[in-house]
Amino acid sequence: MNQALQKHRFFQRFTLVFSLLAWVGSFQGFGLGSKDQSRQGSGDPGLHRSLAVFIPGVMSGSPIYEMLAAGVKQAAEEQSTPERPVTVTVIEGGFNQAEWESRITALAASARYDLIVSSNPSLPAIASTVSAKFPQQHFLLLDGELAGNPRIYTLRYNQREQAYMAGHIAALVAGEADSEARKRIGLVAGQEYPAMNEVILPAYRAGAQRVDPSCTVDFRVVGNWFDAGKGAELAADMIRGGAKVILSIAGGANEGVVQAAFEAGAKVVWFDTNGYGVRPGTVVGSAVVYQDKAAYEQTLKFLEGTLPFGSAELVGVAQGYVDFIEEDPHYQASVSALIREQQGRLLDQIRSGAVDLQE
Ligand code: RBF
Repeated sequence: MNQALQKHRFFQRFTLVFSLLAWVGSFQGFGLGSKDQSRQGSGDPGLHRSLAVFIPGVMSGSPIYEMLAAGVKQAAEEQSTPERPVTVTVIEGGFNQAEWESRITALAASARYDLIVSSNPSLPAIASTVSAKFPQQHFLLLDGELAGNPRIYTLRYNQREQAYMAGHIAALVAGEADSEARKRIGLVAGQEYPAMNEVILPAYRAGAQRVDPSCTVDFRVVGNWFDAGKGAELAADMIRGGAKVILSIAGGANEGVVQAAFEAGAKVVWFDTNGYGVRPGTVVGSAVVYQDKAAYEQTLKFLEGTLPFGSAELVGVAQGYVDFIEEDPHYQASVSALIREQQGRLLDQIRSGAVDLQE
């Protein structure tokens, strides 16, 4: 055997052994990979737990998203120990809704997160599409509804109650100027979606009609969740048309609605968080959801391994997740005692169940 052939054989053998090692290595790698996946969502003690909060939009200007991130972080901080750390990564998905599914798909594909947390009524459909491709991925979705997917838990709020309380205060405050003014109130929405068109808008109108059965709602849509200029324009036009009080559910565009109302001497009802301080004297009502509390509690359940995936919960006033804020000095200063008393009576009736707004 000549030297060249010997050398060739040596390299052949070397390559074979090397490939074999690489193959065994990759096999072990695969084993590690699948172990990594199987720990997803287990909440097993002794493991690092990694949570992703996907914000469908941006946090700034949208208190419902700020509450989401705050609640998840609080639960994670409380549960985190050096031996069993819990980390939270907040990802802002931006305003291009067409990108959300691919962004969430990438998060699931990375297999880095035991849980993806998010919030809004469009998320359940997106999560179930992603779930079909990445069945190991667990989701906690607030402000949306989907039952029956064993990897997805949802919790939504009784927004019939929330919007009804908003409509009631809007008509009361509008009527204070004169009895004609209470016949028209406004609602500015970021966009149209089923919960808006089928729950929030009709319940807002119904709450106002408890004050005056002939009250109508001027409903306008910004077309996005950030354009404060457009929000101001719509609000100014509504005020010229006779609406003295406007409910604003438009994220970053709320700012424009408040500014236009302030300039025209009109009023605003705030949604989701306590907004009296946003513009004292202009904001005359705050119909809230305690999404920070819900996010905190459900994340805690996940970390303890007791989040009931597959189920969809609905919570409202009776469960302590929907409310109207009366205990605020700005509310007391800007709304007359008579109106506060009338609003308080409605709240008592909702709390006691005498006024039933169950969905
Ligand atoms: N609400 C916000 O405050 N900010 C947002 O950026 C925002 N984006 C939304 C996007 C979609 C596709 C949908 C369906 C709703 C969105 N909402 C947003 C509304 C939110 O889910 C909720 O209805 C309102 O905050 C009232 O509680």
